[in-house]
Amino acid sequence: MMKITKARVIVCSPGRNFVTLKIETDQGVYGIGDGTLNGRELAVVSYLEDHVIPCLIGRDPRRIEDIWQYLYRGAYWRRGPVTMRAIAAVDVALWDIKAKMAGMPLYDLLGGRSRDGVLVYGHANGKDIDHTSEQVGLYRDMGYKAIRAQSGIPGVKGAYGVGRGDMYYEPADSALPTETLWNTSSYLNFAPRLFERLRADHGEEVHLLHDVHHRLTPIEAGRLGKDLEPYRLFWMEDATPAENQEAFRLIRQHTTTPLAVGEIFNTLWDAKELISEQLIDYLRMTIVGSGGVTHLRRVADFASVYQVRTGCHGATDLSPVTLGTAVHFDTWVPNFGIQEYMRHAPETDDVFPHDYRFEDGYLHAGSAPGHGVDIDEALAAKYPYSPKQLPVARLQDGSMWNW
Ligand code: EZ4
Ligand code: CO
Repeated sequence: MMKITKARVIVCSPGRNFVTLKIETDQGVYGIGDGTLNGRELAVVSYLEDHVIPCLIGRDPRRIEDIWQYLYRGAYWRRGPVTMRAIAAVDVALWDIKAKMAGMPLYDLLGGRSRDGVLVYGHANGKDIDHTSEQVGLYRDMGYKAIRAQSGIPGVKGAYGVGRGDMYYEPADSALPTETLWNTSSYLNFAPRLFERLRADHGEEVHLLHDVHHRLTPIEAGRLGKDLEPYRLFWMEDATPAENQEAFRLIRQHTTTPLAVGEIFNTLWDAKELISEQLIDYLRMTIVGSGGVTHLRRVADFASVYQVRTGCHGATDLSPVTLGTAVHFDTWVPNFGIQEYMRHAPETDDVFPHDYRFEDGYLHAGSAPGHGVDIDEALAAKYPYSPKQLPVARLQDGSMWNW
């Protein structure tokens, strides 16, 4: 018998807010998990501290599947971003413990290496087309083989994805949500011009990606996909909100631009028709958002049957713990597509010592037992929680829209 003796939530803000779970055992081995939910961090903290941790003490940490089922079925109130992040935090910490006990890097425990490195895409964000093209150049110089491009649009205040610095983009910027503006027709005219220019400046070799961030209706998304076909995007992401999975049938009928969706999904049930009807090409679900390694590998296996590949969300609000775990997962998962990689601020990297590394467009998992990411608690304590929310968006006439 082995026992969980203690579990603690650590909230810190080294550059941005993170919720980290540390699970300790009677054998001295501990595991680290991430439960960060951007703009709603304390809801997960309460879920963990008030409802989950008391149930964990005394349990055998080796029984990962049973603990997952206990937390999922046992909650009665299933699914949702808060619940599934709390479950993910526990699950990842338990996989970390198991891999450390086995003396293996997590990818070995999952089934071993399927590839040499994990293809990642970086974020080029510019205030206009010239600036965005310049930023794409910067990422190419750093060795990136795949680059997401977002640009400011003339007349649209705070269009999605426009950065404030060169290397870091963080949308959660204010204690109360910043109000941004959206204009669909300006965007639909602008986006094809952006990619026409990027192909002219950077050639055919580099993979280009784009995030619509839920702003279009299905028929508008179909039109944009069609207009972007000449520029051969790697994917068009979150073209329309996906609460209604059927919406993607309409988009699919109109374009061969590959489609990605799912960074806000929590379980397989959010993506079941999208996958089984082959309405998408890449699934954006990730470890922290979807109940951890235990659930995401089940989703990935289901997706593999339909030739849907993974494209894990990897924005800066996913802590280095999630990124590190994702790199192990991606090293193993047979139907890997690509991994998003937004670099963390240096303060974040200092608080979370890790052994993954970027080289020539790929992330490489380290060989330390576990997922390879730790937390420096003394340093974390120097960065107290600072409330920040994501923006909201309105149309020109003042109506609320999807941010
Ligand atoms: O806006 O993670 O593809 N990446 C994204 C992100 C999300 C943030 C929200 O917290 O859409 O930048
Ligand atoms: Co996105």
